[in-house]
Amino acid sequence: MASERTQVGIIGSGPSGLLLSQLLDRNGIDNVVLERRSRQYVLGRIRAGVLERGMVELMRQAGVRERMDREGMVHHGFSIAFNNGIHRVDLRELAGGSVMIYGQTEVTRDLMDARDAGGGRLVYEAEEVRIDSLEEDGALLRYRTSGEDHTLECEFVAGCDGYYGPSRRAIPDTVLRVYERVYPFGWMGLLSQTPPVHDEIVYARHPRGFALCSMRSASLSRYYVQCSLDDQVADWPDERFWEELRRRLPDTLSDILVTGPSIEKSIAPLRSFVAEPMRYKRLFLAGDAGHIVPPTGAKGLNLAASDIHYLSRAFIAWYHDSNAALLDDYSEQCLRRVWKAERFSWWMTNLLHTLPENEPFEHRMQDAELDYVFSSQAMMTAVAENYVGLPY
Ligand code: RFL
Ligand code: PHB
Repeated sequence: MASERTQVGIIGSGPSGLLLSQLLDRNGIDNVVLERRSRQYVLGRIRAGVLERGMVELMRQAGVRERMDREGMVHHGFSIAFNNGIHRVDLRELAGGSVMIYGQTEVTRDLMDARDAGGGRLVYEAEEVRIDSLEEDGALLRYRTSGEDHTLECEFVAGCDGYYGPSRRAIPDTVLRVYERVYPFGWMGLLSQTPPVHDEIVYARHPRGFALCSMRSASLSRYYVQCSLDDQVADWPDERFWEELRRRLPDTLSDILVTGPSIEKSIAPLRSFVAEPMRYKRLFLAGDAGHIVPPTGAKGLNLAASDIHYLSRAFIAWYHDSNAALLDDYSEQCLRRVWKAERFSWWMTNLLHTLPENEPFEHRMQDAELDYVFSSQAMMTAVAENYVGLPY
């Protein structure tokens, strides 16, 4: 049995765990990251693509600005297509902001490289990670690697292990409250080495279902179509995907859509989920471990980032100034922002998807709401302000 100690034990090396590890390290706080998967597996996951200003700022604070500032694309607007037309939300004019297009894969790679360069302790393929004892003054983590048992004694644990990880389950049922909505559809995503159909992101509402045109670079496109929850990737050969996408886009876009072989295809279910509280004793949940949003508002990764902003500040105040106030406020402060992002993501999802049981009345409500958004400066400003990200 090998035993180690650290100040902060971090479970999970997604963006939450890596960002926290890097920010703590830069502030002289010792930490160890335990990750169930291999490094290659974590790097292979294609997920988010849109970074809010707060996340961009945290990447800079974490010392990983260089490649993001060079390769990331700043977008000052995005569009919503419906009724064969395309309507732009000007983020700069309405909300004085912008978003950065930079893939989660790149964020992860940059942070992993920075942890390696800084001599970070990251354990990949850590099996059976569990929180063995959780007290008011510390915690013991247990795990196995290459057939050997390990213990990690921690002053604090950061549960950054995503929706399916063990951290949230370490909070007793008598304490934890969960709020959940599972949507009756999924997203089929496709990545292709083709020029994006539009120079900004386009969300499309169509009676056949929602579609999304996004990108990773000037030559790499990311598209999604709303699909059935029963669908498998095998049900969506490339030809079917492209044909369906084309049908859901306005003519101005479908006429110029460049198609090509897929590099990656995956199906994601859509869920809204919040766990309260986000702290129990010395365990702090961050990112998808504590909350999930449907991807329609591009908020998941960005919410993970705001949690890490609050959590890293709280650990720094504790270790540098023996001040526990921010740790004590952590859950409440995160949740205020989490619920507002949940609201926006839920609203965007309901506005743009075709519900399987949709009644004509609900259709008309969606039409009226879209018409209202694009005829009211106040509504469009509210959309823009949420899309660029509410302040921390
Ligand atoms: P992650 O990325 O899920 O990382 C959790 C890590 O914990 C590990 N883990 C364990 N490690 C040790 N022991 C265990 N027992 C463990 N169990 C799990 C996992 O292997 C993993 O490495 O959570 P994190 O770090 O909180 O980051 C959250 C984001 O990944 C997520 O919110 C976003 O990807 C959501 N999302 C989007 N967010 C945005 O802000 N903008 C977007 O444009 C956007 N698009 C998306 C998305 C998510 C999508 N999918 C597939 C759900 C598009 C899609 C399609
Ligand atoms: C993406 O590029 O993968 C993406 C963009 C916007 C979203 C969700 C995903 O709302």
